[in-house]
Amino acid sequence: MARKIINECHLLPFDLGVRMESMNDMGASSDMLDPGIEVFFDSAPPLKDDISIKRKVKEFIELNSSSSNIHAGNKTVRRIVCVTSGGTTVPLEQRCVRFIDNLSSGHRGAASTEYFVKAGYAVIFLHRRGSCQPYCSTLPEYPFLECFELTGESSVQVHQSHAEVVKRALKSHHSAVERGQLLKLPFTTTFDYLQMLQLIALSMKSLGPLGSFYFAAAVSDFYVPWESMAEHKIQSASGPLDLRLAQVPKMLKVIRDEWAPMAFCISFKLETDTSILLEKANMALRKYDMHAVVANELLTRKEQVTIVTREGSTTVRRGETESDSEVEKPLVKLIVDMHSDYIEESTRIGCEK
Ligand code: 9Z3
Repeated sequence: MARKIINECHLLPFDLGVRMESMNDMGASSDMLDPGIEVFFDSAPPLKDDISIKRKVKEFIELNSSSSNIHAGNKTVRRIVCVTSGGTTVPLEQRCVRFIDNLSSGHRGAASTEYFVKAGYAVIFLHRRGSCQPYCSTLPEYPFLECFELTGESSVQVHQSHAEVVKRALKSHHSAVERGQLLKLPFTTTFDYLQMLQLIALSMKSLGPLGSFYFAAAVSDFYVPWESMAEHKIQSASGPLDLRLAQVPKMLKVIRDEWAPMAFCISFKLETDTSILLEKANMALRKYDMHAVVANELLTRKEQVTIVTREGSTTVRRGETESDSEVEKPLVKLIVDMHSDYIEESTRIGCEK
């Protein structure tokens, strides 16, 4: 099948360690024709561990949607949300030394996961390997080195000054996993991410409106197709580098149309220019048939976000008290309420049919 190369980047000054941030808008219009989902998947290097990932997702969904959920001691069927988190990489070499990255610490996804779990959801946390993890935001940056101390030749203990936060993090994480409410699946590249997303979405189809997607990951809009990628490390002695990037097909619409059409879908729109943010969020809402789009601006993303729906928009801000200090708290509450309305409406329509 013919591949459509839509963008040419000239003489990018790539070198080891150079991270290109926020590649979503490299100058090409996101309205360009979709180069083809089939082409993307055909050219992608096959997902490693796909059998084990499929099994984990299947078991997790069964555990949380079975009315004999004995392990959790819970006979109610849980809603399941797939929270995507962190940036996807775009390798420049098959034996990858250099890659393009998307800006995302993973804080939004990790914090939101905690609030979804608190609200009773089971969460598939599809995250960039090494990005922020649920229940870890209160730990120091290098928890292993800073929280623990050697007390003898072979014994380790938590340093008194960090005992409380470590205990809280361990307890919350342990109970989420123990109750079967948290499945963590890591990705690195855009290839991995989209293949895993397809696998998860197809598995969640059976959940109907109880399934949900919360697309907080920053996914690259451009990639180097596998077969046109250099196999070995690109040599700087060959002179400046010309890169041709193909457009990553938009999967959001396929999820809505085919993979999990009844799932409740929330995507995010990130801009640096506030004057176009709401317009772009509204466009995404309609183009990808999302139930809501969360609009955020790079520098203020931790302070406030605007939830854009067909009925209008609502801005939520983080509070000033400690228990209110994350914008994800009111954000997830609003999304959970919207999801409840959606389930009720879908059930009512289903009953009328
Ligand atoms: C977001 O907009 C997220 O809120 C952030 C969170 C990545 C800004 P952090 O991880 O930041 O807490 O550091 N995610 C979606 C970004 C994105 O790539 N959206 C696409 C777009 O804007 C649509 S899928 O075009």
